[in-house]
Amino acid sequence: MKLKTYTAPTLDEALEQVRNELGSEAVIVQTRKVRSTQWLSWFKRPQHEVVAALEPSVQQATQVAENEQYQVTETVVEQPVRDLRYDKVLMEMRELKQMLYENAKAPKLPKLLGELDSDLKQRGVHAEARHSFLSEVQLQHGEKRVTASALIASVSKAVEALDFTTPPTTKILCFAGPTGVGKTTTIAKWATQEIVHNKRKVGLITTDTFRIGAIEQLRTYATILKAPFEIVTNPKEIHIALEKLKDCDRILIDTAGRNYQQEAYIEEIKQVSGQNQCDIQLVLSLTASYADCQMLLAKFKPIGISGVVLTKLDETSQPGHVLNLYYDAPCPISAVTTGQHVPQDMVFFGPEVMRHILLGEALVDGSSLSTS
Ligand SMILES: Nc1nc2c(ncn2[C@@H]2O[C@H](COP(=O)(O)OP(=O)(O)OP(=O)(O)O)[C@@H](O)[C@H]2O)c(=O)[nH]1
Ligand SMILES: [Mg+2]
Repeated sequence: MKLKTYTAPTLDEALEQVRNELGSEAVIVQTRKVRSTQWLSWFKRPQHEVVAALEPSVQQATQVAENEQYQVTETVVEQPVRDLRYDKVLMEMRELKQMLYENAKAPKLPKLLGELDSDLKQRGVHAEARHSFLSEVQLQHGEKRVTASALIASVSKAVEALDFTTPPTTKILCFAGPTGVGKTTTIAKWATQEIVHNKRKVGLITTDTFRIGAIEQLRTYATILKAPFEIVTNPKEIHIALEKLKDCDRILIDTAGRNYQQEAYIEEIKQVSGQNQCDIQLVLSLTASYADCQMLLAKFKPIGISGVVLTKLDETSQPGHVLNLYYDAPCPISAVTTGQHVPQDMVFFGPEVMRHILLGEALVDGSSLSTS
């Protein structure tokens, strides 16, 4: 049996070559995806390689025994010629297996890029986000030699190439999220930035009549900021408070921290935001597990969120979740908070913040690729 190898960008094209040369009776012996092992080639599209053969035509061999008394007829059973469509299904199955294998095996990266990859992994950036981001870094890097400083420059360019939105401009923002993530503190930080930097008139509303001290907590900030303040005991009546604050440029609404695994609490937020042209900012703590963040995003998806505020960056060993959320969240990241101090420990999200999170100080000054 003579074997022949065909290579093409897609499986169909490789099969077409087999069909044209060997006809429909060709037997597919093996198929696989192949990548060049050259530098910078791991993110290029793999080729499809098909090894095919043309079997000798159906054979029927008859052997006559030397002893005519015991004439034995040995028949080589006819093998049905396999349909190419069947082969295609098999190939696709093998391809799937190959993909799983390839995914399990990390691509071989140049040394410094490999260090950046494991650094990001250690900071909690998951494989898919690392792959997307490092592909962008390599694109920005081109064919240049990878030195630490060139790599830092490429990372910065890759960050610039990401899509960042400006902070939300909607008039009414409602902050929701699990218990103790920093909603009220974030509202105080946000309000101060709006008042001091943007010279806006900000009104504050709390719907948190559940936790003892919650009203006083926001009232204290409102007093310091000289911002009008309203308390809403029934979410259905929020329009009354909104009417009272209609002269404000921006209205920030605080809500009670809840266990949002219970759908009833999602409904509560829907009542607050529902008919009031109000954007929901989902507040997530970076100290929570990534799975929990994903679960919350899924729970809030039906009512639509406009932004995600990520709190407690200072307390997490997994700041890479910011990149994961950049790729996975259905809406932009609006702000990141970095400590308990009001108002300074909050930044509106943008390339500088992302760059800082991805590189860390040690890498920014070029001395090392380690986390710190
Ligand atoms: N380390 C750190 N602590 C923070 C940050 N943001 C808020 N906190 C602290 O987290 C605690 C809870 O903050 P709150 O603003 O009351 O949280 P909340 O989500 O309003 O809490 P509930 O209303 O009870 O659900 C406080 O001790 C804050 O100082 C942050 O970025 N970093
Ligand atoms: Mg609160």
